[in-house]
Amino acid sequence: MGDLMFTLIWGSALFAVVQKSAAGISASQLHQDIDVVEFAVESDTASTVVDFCKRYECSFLGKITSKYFHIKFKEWTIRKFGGEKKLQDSAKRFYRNGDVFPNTRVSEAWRYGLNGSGITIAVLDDGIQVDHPDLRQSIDDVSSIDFIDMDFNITPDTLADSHGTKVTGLIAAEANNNVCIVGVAYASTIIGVRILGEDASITDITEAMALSYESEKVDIYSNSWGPEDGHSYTTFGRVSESALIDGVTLGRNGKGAIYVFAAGNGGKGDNCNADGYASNLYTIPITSIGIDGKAAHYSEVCASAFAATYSGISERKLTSTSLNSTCVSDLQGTSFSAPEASAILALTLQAK
Ligand SMILES: [Ca+2]
Ligand SMILES: [Ca+2]
Ligand SMILES: [Ca+2]
Repeated sequence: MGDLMFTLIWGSALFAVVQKSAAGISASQLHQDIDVVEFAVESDTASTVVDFCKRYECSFLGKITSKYFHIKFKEWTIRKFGGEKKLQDSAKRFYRNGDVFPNTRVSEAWRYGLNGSGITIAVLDDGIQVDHPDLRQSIDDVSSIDFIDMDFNITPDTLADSHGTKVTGLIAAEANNNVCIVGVAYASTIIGVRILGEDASITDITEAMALSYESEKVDIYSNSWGPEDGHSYTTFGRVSESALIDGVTLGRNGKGAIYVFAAGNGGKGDNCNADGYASNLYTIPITSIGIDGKAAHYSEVCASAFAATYSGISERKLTSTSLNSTCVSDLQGTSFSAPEASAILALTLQAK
């Protein structure tokens, strides 16, 4: 029999409590609402967690990963048991910046008939304009989800959240339609997963759900977000790392889903070795070069950077789709290198 330690922070107040609990439940993280507290608890089996909830009046919400389960408590229950509530504030500022295409030999791949057809890419970002005239063909809006609003409409309602729409165009903008650009994997299917938004913050549990979302369908998870540049070492929480490991071991029917991450825009003032998302063994971090073929001024140099693709620099920036059905040409940053790499990997999966 193990004790269950809840670690929670409610706002700035901290109350500590140890909860006697069911065997096997050993860890927790959290998510908070107004009157309820959600946790991920680690356990070998769902039935252990269900039994625990019967005893302690929590609700069993479901499985998050192969070893974490989602439960919900009334706040007063937590207080009664004593407990400490920790809201992981991981407002991930991503990279709002870039386009240009010298030669990644993509057009050669197109001539071989490779266009991403049959490959599904999840774009984890701040939403996508699903009826954009250059994107609507590619987006599976029935499968898409908004973890910020907790609904299924991923079209952002503020112009500040245009990042995901730009990222998506580089992957899957339609070919030969005289609108904006053509994406590298223009026939791929996009599932939008909205986890970022103006002033929204996400938790370890939300990241876990996003990184394992529609894992039966998704081949590649494209991530143009990560820790804030410059200061500190930040990495996956326990639950999101568990989701990542599930993805690379169980995804794509056991062949492993592919996780592409932007390497970050901290330039010489940062180092992506200290970005736990980019430096994780199971992710493919992508950095940027400019049209001059050199590392972009914002690119971070680190041992884990897997590859570089083109992004914008002052001499030439990237063009892609944006909100309000527009097309913009001011993009730069590793945010726009990552989706190019995701799309090139889609062509590769289609070939093999
Ligand atoms: Ca929404
Ligand atoms: Ca187009
Ligand atoms: Ca960084």
